[in-house]
Amino acid sequence: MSSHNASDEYGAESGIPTFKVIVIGDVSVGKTSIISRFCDGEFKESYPSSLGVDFKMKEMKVSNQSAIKLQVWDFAADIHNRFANVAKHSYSEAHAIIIVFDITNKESFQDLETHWLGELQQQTLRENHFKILVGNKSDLVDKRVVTNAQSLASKYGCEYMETSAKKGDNIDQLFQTVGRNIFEAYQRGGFKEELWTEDKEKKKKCSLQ
Ligand SMILES: Nc1nc2c(ncn2[C@@H]2O[C@H](COP(=O)(O)OP(=O)(O)OP(=O)(O)O)[C@@H](O)[C@H]2O)c(=O)[nH]1
Ligand SMILES: [Mg+2]
Repeated sequence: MSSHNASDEYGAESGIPTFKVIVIGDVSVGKTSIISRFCDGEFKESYPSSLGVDFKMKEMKVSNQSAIKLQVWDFAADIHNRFANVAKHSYSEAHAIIIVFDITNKESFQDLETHWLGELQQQTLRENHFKILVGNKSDLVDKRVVTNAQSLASKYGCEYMETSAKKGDNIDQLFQTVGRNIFEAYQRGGFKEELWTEDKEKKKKCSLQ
């Protein structure tokens, strides 16, 4: 059983525990598309390149039918240059981090080590957070140039999954994996430090603007 009281600490208003997930990776790999597919069930051929940070909420059921809410943060690729402090703060609060590259774009894969995964090692992260590497655009079979992502994921202690935001392939499975891992850690009492609720987060977001 959890050592936390969900209604007191994680979801003061709704009673549903709420967790924070951040999505990072190079420009155009499909971060916004993955989030929109999961949260709104839609895919657009083009989204304006993301600026700053934005988030969407989505309620879901994890494997044992418990309801949780994920607050999914969409980080612009250059967030670290322009909003270094916001990025740092968000990393430290995240219960899960999804690191995305594009299987048809070698540079987005190379940048994982030189930038994203490397940078994560420099950040203060929440104890027992969950990390997953995602190769997106799996529908573009003929354009694939990356085939060795699994071993990189293992090297950095991440799970690995491939998705297509366009077709919807593996998107639910991705968030199901994320939600299940977060919820299991939560139930084990793995998130000990001070917690936030949706309401607190809204206040924080306003004060950043
Ligand atoms: N074929 C295919 N195209 C995709 C997929 N996911 C995203 N795209 C396309 O890739 C482009 C970039 O997608 P975005 O979701 O805007 O990428 P992003 O990572 O949010 O980009 P920034 O906000 O600029 O950092 C868009 O034209 C999408 O339609 C996918 O799974 N398959
Ligand atoms: Mg975007």
